[in-house]
Amino acid sequence: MSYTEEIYARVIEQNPGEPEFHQAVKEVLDSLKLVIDANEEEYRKLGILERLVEPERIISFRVPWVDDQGKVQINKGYRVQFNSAIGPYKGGLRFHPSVNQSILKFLGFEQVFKNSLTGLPIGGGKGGSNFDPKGKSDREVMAFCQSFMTELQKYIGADQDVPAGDIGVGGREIGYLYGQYKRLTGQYEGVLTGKGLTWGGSLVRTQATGYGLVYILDEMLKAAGKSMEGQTIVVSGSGNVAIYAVEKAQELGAKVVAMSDSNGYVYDPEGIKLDIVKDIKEVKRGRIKEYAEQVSSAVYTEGKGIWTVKCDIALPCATQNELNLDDAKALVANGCFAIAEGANMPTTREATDYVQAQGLLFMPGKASNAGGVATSALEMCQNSARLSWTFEEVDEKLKNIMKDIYAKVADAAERYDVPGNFVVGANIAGFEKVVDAMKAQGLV
Ligand code: NDP
Ligand code: 2IT
Repeated sequence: MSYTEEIYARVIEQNPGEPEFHQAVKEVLDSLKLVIDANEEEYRKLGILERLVEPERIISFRVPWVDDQGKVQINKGYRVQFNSAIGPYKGGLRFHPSVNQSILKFLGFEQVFKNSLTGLPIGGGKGGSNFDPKGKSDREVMAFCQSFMTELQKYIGADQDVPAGDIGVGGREIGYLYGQYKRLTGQYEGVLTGKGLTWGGSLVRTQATGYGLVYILDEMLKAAGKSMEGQTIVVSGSGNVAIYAVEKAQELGAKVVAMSDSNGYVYDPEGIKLDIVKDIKEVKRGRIKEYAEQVSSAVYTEGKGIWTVKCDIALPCATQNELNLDDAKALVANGCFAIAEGANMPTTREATDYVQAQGLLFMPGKASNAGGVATSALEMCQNSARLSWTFEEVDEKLKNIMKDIYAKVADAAERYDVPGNFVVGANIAGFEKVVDAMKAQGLV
């Protein structure tokens, strides 16, 4: 058995019942095979892969809070501190009923490589809870966040571990979490990113993941002799990443015809009116269905099925494994030629292999959604320097970071003789920096 196969077998054996984690590890190990085989003896001796797949630390805790009926509720809280070779742990917090250790380990593992690709000094981590903010009052969300932070604050700090948002965690939650951190520690420091603009947040952070996704998509298209102008695009989800991906895609002349949430999707052949989506999702915290009630050209369809909508480019921006082999076949049959992942691991392995074999341009999430965490690192930088950059300054930096990521990923794919395979390119380029730092720092 090769070293990468051995490690995969070990991960399966030692992490039972964690399918998402297995899936993320397998994809990376398959990509790294090319690098590892060339230096197998050295990597084996140093136990590089054993260390890479084992989180430095997993913290799990009970989160008690009281609901509006006066009843005690208990949730699970976690922080996975995966790898700190190149900087303090950095990565979001997810609040969603599906959250478990497998999902947070897959996200933390991906984050290690993604953060490396940004070129900024941030290690990988992820955390969250099975708490569901949907349908909760502001007071309930605040009570939950305060209790969650009461425990989490023991393990984080501006130079130690810096959480941010992810599914179910936006500006409101970061605010309550930050307030409680400050109250408990007495420190006004950059311990969270995605903060509000009046209390240490960075301009562009809200838009960063979606904008960054479209910036790297634009690079990928240009390199293939194409452009965003006039492309028909389908974007799944209607949360933070989806909304700002649509905004930038429209700005660059594309037409977005469908968006979704976990209940269903809307198709608007005239092009999505984003101000209406923003009002439904960011202001009213409503359902995407309401879009079709307000816009006569739109049709709402309950359930999955967004990938049956004909498009040139698909941007999955909701959640893991939302685009499977059947979805991929439907996209290809309808003439889709490019996919860039806004979410983390939204495309199943079978679907990824299929679209790559069909010659589609495919940019994996750890490269294409890295604009969010990169701008978080820029927020940390501004917090340390005690100043705020303008929108244009941050946006320009973000654009350059995404261009640089495209170049790194494309270059690594070329170097290892798989030109255009950006999955392999992203995994190898992300790995190279982390492994160099791990080797230099000895056995820790
Ligand atoms: P939000 O909570 O703002 O939005 C999530 C969107 O995805 C909602 O429309 C939600 O629908 C939908 N969704 C969530 N879970 C499911 C599910 N199980 N099935 C179908 N639809 C679902 O989250 P974000 O936009 O922040 O995150 C979206 C993705 O992007 C995630 O994979 C996240 O990890 C990734 N990401 C986020 C970054 C960020 O900066 N925010 C950075 C990099 C990656 P509903 O409201 O019905 O639940
Ligand atoms: O998946 C991700 O990269 C995020 N949710 C953003 C993490 C961050 O620290 O900004």
